[in-house]
Amino acid sequence: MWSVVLIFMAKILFIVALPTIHVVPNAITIGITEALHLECFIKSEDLSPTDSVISIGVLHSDNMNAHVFTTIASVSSFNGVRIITNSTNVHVVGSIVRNGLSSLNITWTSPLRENAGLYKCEVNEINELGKPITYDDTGSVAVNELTIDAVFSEIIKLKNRLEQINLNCVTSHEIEITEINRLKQNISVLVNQTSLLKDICETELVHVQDLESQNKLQLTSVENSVQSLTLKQDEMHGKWNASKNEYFISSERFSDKVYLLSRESVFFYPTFAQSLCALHGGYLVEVNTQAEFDFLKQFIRTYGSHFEHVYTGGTDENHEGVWLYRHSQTPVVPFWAPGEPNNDNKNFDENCEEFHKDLQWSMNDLQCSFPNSTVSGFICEVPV
Ligand SMILES: [Ca+2]
Ligand SMILES: [Ca+2]
Ligand SMILES: [Ca+2]
Repeated sequence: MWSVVLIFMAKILFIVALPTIHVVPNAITIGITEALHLECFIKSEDLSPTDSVISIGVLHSDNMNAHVFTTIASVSSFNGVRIITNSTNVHVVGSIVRNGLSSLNITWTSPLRENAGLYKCEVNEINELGKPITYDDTGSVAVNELTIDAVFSEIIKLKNRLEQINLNCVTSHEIEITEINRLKQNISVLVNQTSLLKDICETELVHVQDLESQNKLQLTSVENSVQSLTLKQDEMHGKWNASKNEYFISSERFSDKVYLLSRESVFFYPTFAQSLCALHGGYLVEVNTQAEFDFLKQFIRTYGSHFEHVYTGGTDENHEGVWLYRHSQTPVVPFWAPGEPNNDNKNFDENCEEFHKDLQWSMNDLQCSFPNSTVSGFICEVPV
């Protein structure tokens, strides 16, 4: 009795700090109580400034009256948390804090009968003299015996909880259905878009096929036109050749040329002859070399012996005495017969070059227009 009074007095006079133990709940129902929490703590501000906490321990006694305690867990500034009990349903955390809250917390999940009883929280301190001091606080856990009412009460709680779980599940399910519906709607939109795209693609395909058909038709039309033009060209070419063969005798190829000798004696005028030659891709002959001259004389002897005059492209009509070829405007190469050109005519200038039969088909200058001649021809030179 006196010791209790002394401690109480010391607490008031010397600010002795006692630890605090909280046990929640104070009574457990085996099989129903989900967890038992025990907290043992002391605040540094409650200590004497010269004291310091070195460890906290939680002890347990099965017997409320015998007070035979065994340590089940501790925490110290040296070793940290230690769990001494063999219980497997226990979880312990704790720490020693010099300038703050030092604590040791123990939780039992689904506590058993052996977890009930008396608990003591011991705080070991060192005072200003270096002397260890221990203070403690105690708490108890009772056991509520299971009754039919308690079982029914628990069943009702479980039923309510199950309904809540079901409700959560339904809600979750509804959320899933909502999500599924949203996905279905998205899929439907996608399907519609895909269908729309398919329609567009099909329309485009038909359009492309139409264009392709039109292109084929146009190509066929162009091909037919080309074929028709080719036929016309062949026809024209045939006519052109027929015309050429009708009017001219064609030589063999000489160098890169052929020569066309007029078959009959016709009205000769240089520009008329030049245009007939141009119609067949050439011009009035221009005698450039001795070989060409010799070739042409032989050609005339063979096919033009009925002529007395065969005109060439040489002329001095623009400047008397200056002989140029009409087409190339290059100087006439002189293959004149002796004494020619002499411009020797009483009525006309002799301004056109000709092969002259009486001069062994050497060159002479002769009048250019010979309207009534029946013995005059001309030669075209055609590059090939
Ligand atoms: Ca020539
Ligand atoms: Ca002349
Ligand atoms: Ca002459």
